[in-house]
Amino acid sequence: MSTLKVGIVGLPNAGKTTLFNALSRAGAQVAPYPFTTVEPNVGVAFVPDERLYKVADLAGCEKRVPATVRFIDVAGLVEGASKGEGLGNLFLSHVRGVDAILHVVRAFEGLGVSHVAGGTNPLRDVELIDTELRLSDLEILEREIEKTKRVAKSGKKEEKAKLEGLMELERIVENETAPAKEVVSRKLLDYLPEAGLLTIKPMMIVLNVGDEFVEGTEEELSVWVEERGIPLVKVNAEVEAELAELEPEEAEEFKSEMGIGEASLETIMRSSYQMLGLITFFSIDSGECKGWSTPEGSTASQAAGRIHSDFEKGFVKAEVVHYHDFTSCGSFALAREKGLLKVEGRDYVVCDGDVIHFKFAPTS
Ligand SMILES: Nc1nc2c(ncn2[C@@H]2O[C@H](COP(=O)(O)OP(=O)(O)OP(=O)(O)O)[C@@H](O)[C@H]2O)c(=O)[nH]1
Ligand SMILES: [Mg+2]
Repeated sequence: MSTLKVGIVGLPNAGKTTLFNALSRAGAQVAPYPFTTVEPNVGVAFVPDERLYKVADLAGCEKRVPATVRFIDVAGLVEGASKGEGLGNLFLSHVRGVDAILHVVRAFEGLGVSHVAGGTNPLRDVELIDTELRLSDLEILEREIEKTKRVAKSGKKEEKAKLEGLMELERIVENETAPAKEVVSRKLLDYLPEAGLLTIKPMMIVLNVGDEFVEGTEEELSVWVEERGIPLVKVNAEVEAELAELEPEEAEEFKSEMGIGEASLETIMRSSYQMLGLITFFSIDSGECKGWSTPEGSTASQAAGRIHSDFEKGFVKAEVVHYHDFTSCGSFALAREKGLLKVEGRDYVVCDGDVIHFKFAPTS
């Protein structure tokens, strides 16, 4: 099972890499000129989860490792990218393989930071990117339709069905304002071009307000996202990136001095997790308590594979205690005594919050 990832997209100089650094603490290059990022930056962000700390405390684990989300920060996209403008096709090929999209929109003035489309105008920028993603999808669909038409001439039933499926997808990408995903039936997904479609990926918008937030610019955008049911989070990417470089205690101090409350980064990470359809299970081993992400619906053996491929290959059984039972009992042993520990086979469907101990036989 490959690791799911979120692609960070937006215009050049929107603050994509700044946000990426805040999320992943990766220290990637940030600069006030467009196209600073050429090769994608890949990094992971820890997903804050109170439950991990409770489980670790009860299990007496010193070491705690939260589950992670993988982010990929790509080159800025500009008008005409679908036709090769800017780093057009390169950008689009990097982002096509992601599983969800985090769209960064600039709402800060930033006089020393050029804006490729003119002044600060979040709604215009969002629409510009939205159009490019659609055009790029339509181009892929068109190519696929032409190819299928040629084959469908031979009269094969499956090819005709495929052609109809592709044409329906084309209609959806062209006309639907809501995230196209909502209107794409399961059956249609069978006809998705191999390259994938950007507009049907789950998306969230991050409005980078900065210190020089241009008041009022977000109102039209709020209406736009509401109409489409797209989540919107406001963040000051620059401050968050600076905070990410501090030690946790220092960061807390700074936050209370600055009056920074609700952590936008946490909201972004949680929303990203949701967009990817991930759930968390916990493991306790040799004084280490870890959170692991796995796609919703994963079986026990697939979840075991998230820890180590040997666990999946040599899977024997999973001892499972749900988080609520674990915290009420305080340990695996007590949960076992109370009959709250379940022994599950490889096809057991893992629940969010399961504390799992895998038994496996070594494979050679
Ligand atoms: N004032 C202000 N400047 C910001 C903020 N976020 C980012 N910047 C600055 O904007 C410039 C561009 O930021 P990047 O993170 O490199 O932008 P990017 O979207 O990755 O740009 P490309 O890689 O060129 O597409 C840098 O000089 C940042 O310091 C912010 O919230 N406020
Ligand atoms: Mg960048």
